[in-house]
Amino acid sequence: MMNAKIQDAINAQINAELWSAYLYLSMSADFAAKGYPGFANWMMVQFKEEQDHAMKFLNYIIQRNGVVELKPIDKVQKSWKSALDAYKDTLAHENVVTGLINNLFKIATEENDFATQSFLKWYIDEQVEEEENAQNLIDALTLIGDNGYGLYMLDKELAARVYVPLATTSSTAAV
Ligand code: OFO
Repeated sequence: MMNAKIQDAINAQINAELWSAYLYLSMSADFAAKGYPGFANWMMVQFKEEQDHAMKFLNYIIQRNGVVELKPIDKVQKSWKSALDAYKDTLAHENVVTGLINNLFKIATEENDFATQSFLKWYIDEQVEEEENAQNLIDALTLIGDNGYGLYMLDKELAARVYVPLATTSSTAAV
């Protein structure tokens, strides 16, 4: 049986990951509507990765014989003033998610739940990457400023990002 505090915190995190997916899907749609297929693709990959993050948590609860509780997903913003604004919001959001993951780790430590501490390590590393990716794009967009050609070239580069599905179940859970 899963520790109730950990179970509640992970269920809340599933909701946060799905909200992240919603946020990036909305950004993708906004970029697509404004004629930036590359930025839209980058955000679409992000959308799929966030769903994987949620599924990894969900499968962990199942693996530990816990109870999954799916809560309503809040509404998200539908339009951004510029690509730079969207990526600033992305970084701000990822900073919040890093705080949530750190807090989860803290709870797992207080509850002496060593398996969950070990499981959360993947997310701790992932957040370093998430923040770095957003920061790199903020830097590039700041450098480009209002140079249309620069924006066009960056959009082309981001069109190449490919979604790589994450293995979200353990080998034992799949048996
Ligand atoms: Fe799930 O990493 Fe972004 O939010």
